[in-house]
Amino acid sequence: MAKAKKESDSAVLDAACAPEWTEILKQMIFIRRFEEATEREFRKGKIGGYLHVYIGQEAVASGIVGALQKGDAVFCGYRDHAQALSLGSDPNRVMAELFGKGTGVSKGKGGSMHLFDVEHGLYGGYGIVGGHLTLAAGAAYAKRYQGSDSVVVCYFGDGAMNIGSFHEAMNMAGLWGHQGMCPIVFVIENNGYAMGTSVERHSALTDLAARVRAYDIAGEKVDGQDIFAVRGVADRVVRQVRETGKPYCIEAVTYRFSGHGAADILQPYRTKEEVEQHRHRDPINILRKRLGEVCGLTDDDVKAMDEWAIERAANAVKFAEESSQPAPDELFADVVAEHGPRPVSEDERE
Ligand SMILES: Cc1ncc(C[n+]2csc(CCOP(=O)(O)OP(=O)(O)O)c2C)c(N)n1
Repeated sequence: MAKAKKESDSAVLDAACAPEWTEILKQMIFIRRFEEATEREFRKGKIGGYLHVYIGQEAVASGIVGALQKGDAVFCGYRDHAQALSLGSDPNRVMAELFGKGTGVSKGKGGSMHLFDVEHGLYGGYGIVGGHLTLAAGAAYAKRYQGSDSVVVCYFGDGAMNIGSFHEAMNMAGLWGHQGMCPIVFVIENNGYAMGTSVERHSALTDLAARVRAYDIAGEKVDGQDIFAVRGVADRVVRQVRETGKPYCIEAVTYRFSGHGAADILQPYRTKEEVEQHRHRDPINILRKRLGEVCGLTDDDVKAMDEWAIERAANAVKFAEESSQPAPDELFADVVAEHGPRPVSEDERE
């Protein structure tokens, strides 16, 4: 397996003491506290259906999002709370969605796996493994076709690479990329497992970025626990994809500290020691330590951030609890598009 590139682009490190990075740390701590709160609420029976948290993987979403600009679009799988929060979705409305309430970002009809917030660039939240890859590639093509310079980011897990739509999406993206018509960054969130099946057991080739190269899409690995490395790669790659309209793939090597979903308590497919080993590379501690060493961030500073995060997550739970169920007449709203296909002009017909 090719080694993850330890890329801390010097420009990123030079700017490490910019206030932006303390904000990013605060955001990552908040995502962690938010996810812990969702796990607690799930166990109390307040959140129904499925729940997949992002604990341990925070540096990936938080590192990529910093490279995006307004108008860019993000597609992801069902492990989507952090994607929404890092894009700036209102945490109260994200939590309300998990509770199935009408104030939720998908009006309570999507739940944990189907968060949508187009205003903030989130085009879903999809529960079907790999199903969103073709949608994301099509959206990237559409953006370029409409003359926009926006970029699409599509996150997916290592397990999604064994699904047919992965291959369809990569092939079309590779082909459209030849014409500079597919500005998409595919981000493999390689957390080592697809449910209880390790990458070594589910993928004949474990160098996942190399599998994407088979479709003439360039790619590279990055240490997904080091946000400076992720951001360094993301800044460069997003700029390049925006300029060229050619797809690119980033394999972020990361690890999930919680079970696959909230119901995965025993985790018989891995040992406690393995999880402990990975906890030494907690992405929040890596950033916190770096800001302490380089910029003088103190334990008190971090404590204050943590208290703020805990309170904000608790407020989100309170908001969700106090919100109403969706109104019955909402049942059929937003289910089928109201407008038909775009009429094709005479010129286009020729
Ligand atoms: C088409 C399809 N097949 C099977 C499932 C059941 N399933 C849910 S999550 C999952 C594993 C996916 O793993 P990965 O893509 O690595 O993402 P991760 O959960 O690690 O983030 C499977 C097989 C599904 N949701 N959709």
